[in-house]
Amino acid sequence: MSSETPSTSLENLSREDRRFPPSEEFSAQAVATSELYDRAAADREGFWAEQARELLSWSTDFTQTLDWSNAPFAKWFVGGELNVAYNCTDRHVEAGHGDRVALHFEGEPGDTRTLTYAELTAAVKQAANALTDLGVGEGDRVAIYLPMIPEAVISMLACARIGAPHSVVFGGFSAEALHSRIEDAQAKLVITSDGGYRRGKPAALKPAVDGALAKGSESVEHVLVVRRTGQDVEWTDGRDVWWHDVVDSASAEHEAQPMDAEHPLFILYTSGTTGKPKGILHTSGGYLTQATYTHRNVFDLKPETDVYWCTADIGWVTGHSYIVYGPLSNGATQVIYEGTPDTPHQGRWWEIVAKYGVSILYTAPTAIRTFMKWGEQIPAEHDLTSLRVLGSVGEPINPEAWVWYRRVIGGDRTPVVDTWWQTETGAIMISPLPGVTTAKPGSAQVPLPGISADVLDDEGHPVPNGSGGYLVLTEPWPSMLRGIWGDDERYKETYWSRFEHMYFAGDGAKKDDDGDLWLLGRVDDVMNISGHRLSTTEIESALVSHPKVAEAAVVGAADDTTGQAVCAFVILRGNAEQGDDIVTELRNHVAQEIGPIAKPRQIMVVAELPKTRSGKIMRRLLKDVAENREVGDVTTLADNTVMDLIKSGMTGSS
Ligand code: 6R9
Repeated sequence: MSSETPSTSLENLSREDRRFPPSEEFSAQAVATSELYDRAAADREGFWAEQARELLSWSTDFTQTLDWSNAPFAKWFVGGELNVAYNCTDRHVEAGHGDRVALHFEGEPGDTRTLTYAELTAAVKQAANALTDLGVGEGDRVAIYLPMIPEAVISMLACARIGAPHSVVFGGFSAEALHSRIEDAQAKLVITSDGGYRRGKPAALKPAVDGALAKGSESVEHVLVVRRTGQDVEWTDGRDVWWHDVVDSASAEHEAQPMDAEHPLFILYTSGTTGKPKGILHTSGGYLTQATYTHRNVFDLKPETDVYWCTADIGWVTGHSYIVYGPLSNGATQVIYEGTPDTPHQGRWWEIVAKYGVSILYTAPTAIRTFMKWGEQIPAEHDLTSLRVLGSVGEPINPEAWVWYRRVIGGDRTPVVDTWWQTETGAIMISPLPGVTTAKPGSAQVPLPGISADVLDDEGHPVPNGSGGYLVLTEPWPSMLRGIWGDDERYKETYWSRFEHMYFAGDGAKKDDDGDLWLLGRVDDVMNISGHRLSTTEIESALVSHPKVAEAAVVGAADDTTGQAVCAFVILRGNAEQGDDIVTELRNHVAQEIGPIAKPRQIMVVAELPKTRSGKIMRRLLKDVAENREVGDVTTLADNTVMDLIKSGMTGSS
């Protein structure tokens, strides 16, 4: 094996020639075999119909697999009815698995809770009754702003049970960001907690909800508050209710009503290329089919024996599909952890793996690179022999991180699956199958059985092997987004207008000589910071909303740990002072407007920004500066002395 030095460039990727075939022992016991590819290739729609019927319990069978007559608006499993929460809870109890652990919860301070499927089912029924009593009915939207505690999972399932689409907002988002999401979805109820534990301390959440609602939200009738940390909270009588007052006393009897296969299940906001986040809409039958199918086959899940842990937060799509819906629909036993990886020490994750005997671990490259930095002696202090499958998601994983992950965490034994997908795709689309595919470090490799993808050039022609271009999905898939909440035009424009009849993912990709896919990052103005999507425009708008800022340009610059980091260039208003204070002030301002994850790593105060004659900011040149590179071609600049000015006059990097 070659030495482990960082290598992320395209040339380095093409030279990556390490191969990891599955062991015979693994293949022999694997859930997914190569037959899946053959079955899907022979009859794609028939294959999905089979998956839907085999993996889920339907109250009414569907009559048509796919209705694509109103493309790009899809309907899957037409005429079918099911209840998503029933599929994730009751049916496992009815099948005799009520005593199986559904959730091992590990709080950051070390407190724990275990919920069996019987207990989880009862808790979801109680919460469903409480939500109904609070006036939430089928079709009403519920915003969820919670830490990683069991009530987060229970709340999502309770919403699904009564057909009220949830909109989970990541706890790291600010009051301002929460407000715009509540408003856009016109939520009737907000579920939150007093706070959660983060880095050894209680971190408040309720004040952000109070702040969001103080900005005016006519639709919200109640705020349901879980007591987690016991910290003091402001209380609005008549509006605010404690979870323990209304859920704990609610009846544990609740019959799940069947919903149409296309009933909206959730809205999840994600950054696009403009300032306004998009509410990605997912529905019931197709979404649950693909979440269940992928979780089972990609992770080789054996629900009776595996202990699965996905380290995402429920505020992101990975938490939706691979903590809540996929694993619970499959009847898996899983770990959920509230806190940060280094609290109280840098071995916390490995301690958790050993404690619960975690066998499948699903995490992000940014976490892996952080562990590489902390050193392999830390995981080495813990017994990780229970692990048998490792997964990666959220951003391209560089080959060195992939190999480190397999060697240090997986004991040079476990398959590693690099899974490509998006909030919009709802579930995994491109990934090796652990018992079938010979893995190539750094490549997501092949579309899953039932999925069709390609790489196109600027003119929309498929590129030959060995070349790069734009990733597209060439056929509709069950868990595809059904639209952008309240904005059909934007849905068509964003995803279906770049290439005819194909879904444009916004990612660059390359086909290698074998035709395997290598994902190369975003091709639009979306940045990927630690696997989280942020738009350059959104942060620029936040900066410009500060009274001292005249103009701002934001770029994502390569960063060894977080993949990309936010770098901002700002022009101050004439009378504003420069210096370090302004940088701190602006960083905090962005945190307040969007959330701490959006805080620029660097803010550079400049006198000018590079612009084309038509006034477009040339972010490419700013990226060169942010990444300490020789500045590229400046011939299209309106004023080509600007770059010299920027480089000589930069102040205030942090
Ligand atoms: C699931 C999730 C989606 C964007 C996507 C791409 C990047 C995700 C990846 C990956 C390379 C992988 N991405 N997985 N890039 N390899 N295995 O992360 O959803 O937050 O919507 O982000 O993340 O750029 O377009 P989301």
